[in-house]
Amino acid sequence: SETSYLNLCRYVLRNGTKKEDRTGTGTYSTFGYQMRFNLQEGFPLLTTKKIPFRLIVSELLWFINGDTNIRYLLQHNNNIWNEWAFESYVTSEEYQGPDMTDFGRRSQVDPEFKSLYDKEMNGFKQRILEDDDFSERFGNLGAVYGKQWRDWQTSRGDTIDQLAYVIESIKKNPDSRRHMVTAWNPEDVPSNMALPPCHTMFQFYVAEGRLSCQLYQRSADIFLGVPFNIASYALLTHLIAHECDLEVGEFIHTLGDAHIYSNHIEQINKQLTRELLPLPNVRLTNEKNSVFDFDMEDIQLQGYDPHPGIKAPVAV
Ligand code: THF
Repeated sequence: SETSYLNLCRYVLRNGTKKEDRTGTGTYSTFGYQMRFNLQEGFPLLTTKKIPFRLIVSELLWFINGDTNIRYLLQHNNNIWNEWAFESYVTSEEYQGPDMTDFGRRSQVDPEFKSLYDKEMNGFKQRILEDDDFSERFGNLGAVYGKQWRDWQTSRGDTIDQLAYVIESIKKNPDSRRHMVTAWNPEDVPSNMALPPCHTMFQFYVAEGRLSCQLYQRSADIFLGVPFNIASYALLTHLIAHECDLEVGEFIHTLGDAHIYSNHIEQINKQLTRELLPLPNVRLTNEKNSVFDFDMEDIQLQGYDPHPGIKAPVAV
């Protein structure tokens, strides 16, 4: 339950080692940690801070549809992947605007730069939405989740729809120990994607009519990303269980480098003072069966009345 998440926060605050990282922000980090969420107890969306559920739904549908272009996310007012597309734009030949080197860090420490950055970013978003050619070239994040899940490129020149295969294998052979999907494609990791996948591999398991899922996440941003990741895979488990006529079981979240960014400490301490509230439930439409047919409005959250959100800067 949510307590497992709060325990992770406490554990890393107490035992984490100070460790520098790619983004230059600095983290407290630990290696190897596991949480379990019983999905029968309710939907694991945090109640100790408000999590924008619609962002989780649109991001997951984006993965499921095999889409890798942020245009779909922007059309749904979802800005969580903008920085990674923007990065490839401002480092391209085509970009003529003010110098955006290290924009993530500078926009947090330099208000003057921040207003330049906001202006460039807004222009960028507008063009992604309105200009097909521009969106083709700069909205695409490369061979990220959607591509690997639905359209894995083989050495024979064909592609593999891992998600469709795993759903078929859950239906036909529920006891199988091979219900695996991997997003970690060693051929694509070095240069063919905006950001190597953080949630690298997941497995399903069926017992007593219940579908469980375990995720191996190589790198986990505990304050901002992990609450999203838990809800996202819990929702995926619900969707697949719905299609396969199963109940939901557990979501097991296994973390590699689990870290708290040094500029999230205050926020986490605040969150840890809050009381748990009842978990919400998720309702899926009965009109649809296949996960590939689901739209935003087919997925409803009920009974979510959390503590207020807590703002924090995202490390790029
Ligand atoms: N990079 C980093 N540094 N952390 C991550 O969690 C992360 N992700 C994805 C890719 N790279 C990452 C993107 N996922 C937010 C949430 C999830 C993200 C990115 C950003 C975020 O800022 N959430 C805010 C709300 C944002 C809003 O309302 O628009 C929050 O307060 O929760 C890990 O998969």
